[in-house]
Amino acid sequence: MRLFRDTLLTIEPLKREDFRMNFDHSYQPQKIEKKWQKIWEEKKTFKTLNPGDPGFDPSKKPFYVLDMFPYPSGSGLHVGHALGYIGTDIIARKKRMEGYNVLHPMGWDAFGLPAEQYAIETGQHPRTTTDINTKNFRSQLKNLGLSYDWDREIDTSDPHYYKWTQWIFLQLYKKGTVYQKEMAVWWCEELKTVLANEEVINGRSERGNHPCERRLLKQWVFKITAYAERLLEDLKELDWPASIKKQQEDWIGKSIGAEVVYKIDHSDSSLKVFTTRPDTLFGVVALVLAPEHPLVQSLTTESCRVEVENYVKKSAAKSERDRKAEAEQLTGVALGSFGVHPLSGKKIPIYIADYVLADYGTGAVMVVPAHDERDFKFAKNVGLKFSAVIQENEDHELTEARFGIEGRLVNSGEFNGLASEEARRKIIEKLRKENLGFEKISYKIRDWIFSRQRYWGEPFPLLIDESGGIELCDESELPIELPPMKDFKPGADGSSPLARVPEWYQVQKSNKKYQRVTDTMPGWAGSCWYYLRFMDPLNQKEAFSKAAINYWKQVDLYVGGASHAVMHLLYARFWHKVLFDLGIVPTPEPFKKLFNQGMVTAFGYKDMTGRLVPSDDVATNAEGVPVRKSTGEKVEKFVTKMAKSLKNVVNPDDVVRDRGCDVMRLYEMFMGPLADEKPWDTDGLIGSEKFLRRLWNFLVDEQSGNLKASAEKNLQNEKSIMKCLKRVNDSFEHFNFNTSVAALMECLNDIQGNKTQLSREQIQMLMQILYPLAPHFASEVWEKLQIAKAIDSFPWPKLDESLLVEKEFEFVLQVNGKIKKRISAPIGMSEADGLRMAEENLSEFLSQVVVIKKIFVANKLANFVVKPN
Ligand code: ANZ
Repeated sequence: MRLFRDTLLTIEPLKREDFRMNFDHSYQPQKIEKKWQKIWEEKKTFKTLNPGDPGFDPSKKPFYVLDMFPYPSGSGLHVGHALGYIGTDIIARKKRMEGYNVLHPMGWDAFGLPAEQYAIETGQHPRTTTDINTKNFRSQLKNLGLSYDWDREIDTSDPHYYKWTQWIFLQLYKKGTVYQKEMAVWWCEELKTVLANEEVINGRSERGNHPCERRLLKQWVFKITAYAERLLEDLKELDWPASIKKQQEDWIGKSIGAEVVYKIDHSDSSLKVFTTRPDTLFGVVALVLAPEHPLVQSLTTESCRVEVENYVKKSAAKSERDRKAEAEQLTGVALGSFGVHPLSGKKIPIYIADYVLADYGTGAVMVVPAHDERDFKFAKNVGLKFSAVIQENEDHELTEARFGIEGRLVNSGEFNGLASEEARRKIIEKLRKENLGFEKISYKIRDWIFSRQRYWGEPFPLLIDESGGIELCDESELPIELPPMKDFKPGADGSSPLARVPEWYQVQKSNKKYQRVTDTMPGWAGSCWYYLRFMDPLNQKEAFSKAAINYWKQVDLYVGGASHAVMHLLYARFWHKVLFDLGIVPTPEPFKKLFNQGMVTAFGYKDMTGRLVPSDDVATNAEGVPVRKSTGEKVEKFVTKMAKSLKNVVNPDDVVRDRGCDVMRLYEMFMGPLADEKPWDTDGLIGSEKFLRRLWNFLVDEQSGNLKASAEKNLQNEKSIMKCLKRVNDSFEHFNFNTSVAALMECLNDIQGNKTQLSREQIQMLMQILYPLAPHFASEVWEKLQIAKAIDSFPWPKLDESLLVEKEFEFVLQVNGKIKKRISAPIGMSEADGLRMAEENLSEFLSQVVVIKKIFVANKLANFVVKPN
């Protein structure tokens, strides 16, 4: 009895939720999505196998689709970041169904300045903040139902990873691409570090927008200039956006021209200038040196010395920004000495001026005011006379300056009358014969400064002996780990934090004393090769195995923001080329196809005083006007980028929680082509939500949860699905998945219009098409179909083109040119059949009139010319 009572007590009454769970089969995205994400995780559905792994299928072709891995910031991801990740996920999922072995990994770009600055700002160690941030990022990405192989996750700040960054550095060092140099570098006082040229924009740091100045410091430098020509040439073969290629071309900045030698009057020395226009040689009125040019001292005469020294001092003290701004005024001072024109023998005065850059060409120019705008302004400022040497056409008055023109040479001695191009060749030929010049190619790209006086980066695997000699660390010593440091801020004088840890940097080896390099590598190091590590991330013995790299070879599709046009994409290409030369990788380029996803903008709101109003405090009132929720006051809406500072960031976690992940995925794609910039509008989610709900209700019986399938395969439905499949297939060409979503929506409309349920086979095909976009929904319906093979690797449906061919046409029936009816008729119908059909259908109009003429246009119309009876 007792027992019975106890048993009774343990049976809890059914709660309302239980009832819902068991008997409510309406569309419940969150429930479905959690379920499938758990299944994918537990079954390791998206685990990618390498050659040699048990179960590896050699018949499958490899496809490597990669997202630019994120720096795990403290703010987490917003819906704009999600766009590219959803796009690549759609591609990865379809590629798997197409039978490819898909590599689709994710990891963290965790070393570098942003991570370190964030740690300093929040008063925590970067290891701690990085771990917290990556955890949040991982969870946000998992919420989006992305099909990454999480077993391949990497973190560039993990010693297991950076051991191999250091190893690659050693290989690059041995190849002779690394050197140390005392050089004028960008110093950022606020960040207390040297920055690469690419990291400084208009004299301010790219990160944080802090002022920078030039300083002479000893740095580790990569000889990227040695690869300039190949970096430029190989761009041609890449399937990359034209705008990115152009930015790389401009950054490399190849100029074909000549170096011209000017002997110094009354001296044995000479001065070289770089010009792209040797055809303008007879128009030279001055030579100008950059203030830092090494010959400035020796070319300055006593009478000019004070003025020159003042000018040099002033320009050295200026920040690059001021210098650039002031350079527009094109001031300069004469040095007092003269060069001898190599062909005319005329004496040419020598100046220094700010507008000439020390580190481009030879750091000196020849001034041709008639044809170069900066030279023109400079000549005006210092009072130099000039005349034209190129005549563009007959009406070009020779007293008039025209910049950058091509034409025929005038005022140029024996070269008069020659066209610019021929003149360039002939003048260079003559200069070469006289040993006064030669053809020269200049590149704007500078060697890559690779040291940072910061803590949060890879230590260099180098040792400095007591006489200053450099030795490489033994590969067996790797990784050279960062020492734990409580106070990791840069020194007040800009010295490296690691220089405060003697127990770390002092090394004793085979009875010799060494010091470690106390600078660290820049944040770019880890991202220069992470795509290679993803191919074989758990390898303890090598950076990646030969088998893995020979199988995956390179990234087939790389998707990320256009902001990485030069730095990351140029550095990674450079490292890859060196590794290619070393025989470590089999391809000369890392990223075969590059695609830039567009930016997601958002509405921002301002109140009447112009102050920003957080977007979650804004609602639309009955008249459709945006108002502040808390006060009801009207606010002004504007489109801007999504940013924490603009208070308009939308967290994907919130959207997934409120609407579901598949709704979010569909909406993000529906916003527009993946490459376009487009505004986020939370209200827009309703369209996708309604569609999925409507589709669910059409397919699933709400009472039983069973599929509502028809036993017969309706032809119209089949045609609607094929039409949809064709559009979805086409959308993969330019990644305009908005048309995929539209096609699916139209397909459902068509099918509902056909008024017949789909057969099981048709449901299956529709789910296959839907799966890349809304994988949870499709997986759930797939389960109801009870197909043994999972949808994730089920073959992509074949398109039956024959069903798309229109077999009927719209036959227009006219009387005296006026349309009376439109009917459908078989394509290719004969004239006799057509007219008969037309007469039958128009009998009510033709019975009381006399037909005088019958006109038939094949596959279009029939017209009867009539008169009253
Ligand atoms: C004479 C001349 C005449 C020039 C003319 C141009 C037009 P890109 O195309 O960018 O390579 N130049 C050379 N070295 C320079 C330096 N260190 N700082 C500033 N300017 C420099 O430009 C090459 C041209 O820029 C060169 O050709 C030189 O001016 C100038 F009608 O020489 B030219």
